[in-house]
Amino acid sequence: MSKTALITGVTGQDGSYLAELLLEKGYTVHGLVRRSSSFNSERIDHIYEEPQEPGRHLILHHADLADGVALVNLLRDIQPDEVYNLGAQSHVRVSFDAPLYTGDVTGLGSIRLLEAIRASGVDTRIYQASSSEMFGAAPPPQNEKTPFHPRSPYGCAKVFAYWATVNYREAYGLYAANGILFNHESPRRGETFVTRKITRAVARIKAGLQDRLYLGNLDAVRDWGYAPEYVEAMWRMLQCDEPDDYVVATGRAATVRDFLQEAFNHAGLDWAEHVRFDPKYERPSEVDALIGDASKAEEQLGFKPLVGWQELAQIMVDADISALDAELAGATVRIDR
Ligand code: NDP
Ligand code: GDR
Repeated sequence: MSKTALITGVTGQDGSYLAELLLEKGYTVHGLVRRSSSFNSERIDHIYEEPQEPGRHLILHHADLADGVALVNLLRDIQPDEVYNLGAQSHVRVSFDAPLYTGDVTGLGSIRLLEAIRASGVDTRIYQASSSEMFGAAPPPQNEKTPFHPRSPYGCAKVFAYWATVNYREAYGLYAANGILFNHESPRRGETFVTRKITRAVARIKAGLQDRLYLGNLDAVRDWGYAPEYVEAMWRMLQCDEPDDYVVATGRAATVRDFLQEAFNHAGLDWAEHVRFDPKYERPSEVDALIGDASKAEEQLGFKPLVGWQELAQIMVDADISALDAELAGATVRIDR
């Protein structure tokens, strides 16, 4: 019998890659989509199946992590074998502007989902998308034993969700696992996260459509990995005998400036000629350095990412240049390059 999974956040970067992976593995995938006044399904359009198609394997449902009753009803209807909670207000800078909303969706949303599993009585396993942002000010390298010190409303909300997941495991024996993922990027990365903001700008500057790129803190250190690889680790965390929590990271570090330089160089451009500082992009409290120690995931899940930040920058620049070329040529641009 093929397995059934529910993904919250299926329209996001990770949700789209995870849906592809699970479909390849023969799953029937249910995706939770929140209602929007415009289409928000661009990342999954290429795997979308019309509701009228018989025997379809990707089924989308309107619901919201703010609506606990809808979650109970959804779980009762679908009876998934696995639940992946990827839905979130995931932008750290925005979480300072919308702290209560972020706490509600990113923090309380997780316990609504956990409680919905209990209330519906569904026998399932759950993955919680935890984040290296939970480590915040704790010095690197960070691993599963590093104490949390979040530096944003987003980080605080993710710490709540992390502990709620551990608590439901301990209190109710639920198979619940936290993946503590360090930054991971791709051509499908949201346009306002720093890597994609840079690679889109590189393409536009090269094409003569833009001259300046405004950024905030260039000194922040991140451990950037490649999103299509990381979704495999999520799946592996739900295939073990016992649930546990795992850091997923490359172990390699670079500053925003390093990434900037790599991306501009790859397109034959000099970043210093184009990049200017705007304090608007700084955060009230910054996370200075995140570098993961993922040895537990390597030993216990057999997972080791291959793509490092330099190759990642090149992949993203090439993808944004191709997409812009296609757009300028009048072709339909698809985001799943
Ligand atoms: P994205 O921002 O690309 O996707 C977030 C998803 O959550 C989107 O599908 C979004 O829907 C959905 N969403 C937002 N609000 C709600 C809501 N109220 N109810 C239901 N769904 C909602 O994030 P990523 O794919 O990059 O990340 C996936 C998860 O992993 C997130 O929880 C993120 O916090 C976490 N994470 C990400 C890391 C990274 O580097 N990418 C690292 C560590 C953790 P819509 O498309 O309509 O906006
Ligand atoms: P982050 O990613 O906050 O690490 O959260 P982001 O790309 O937003 O910032 C990374 C670093 O770049 C600095 N920066 C800028 N950031 C943005 N967005 N825009 C700018 O113009 C800019 N200039 C400099 C930031 O200050 C920061 O230090 C991501 C999200 O995906 C979270 O959901 C996830 O949990 C963490 O990664 C791990």
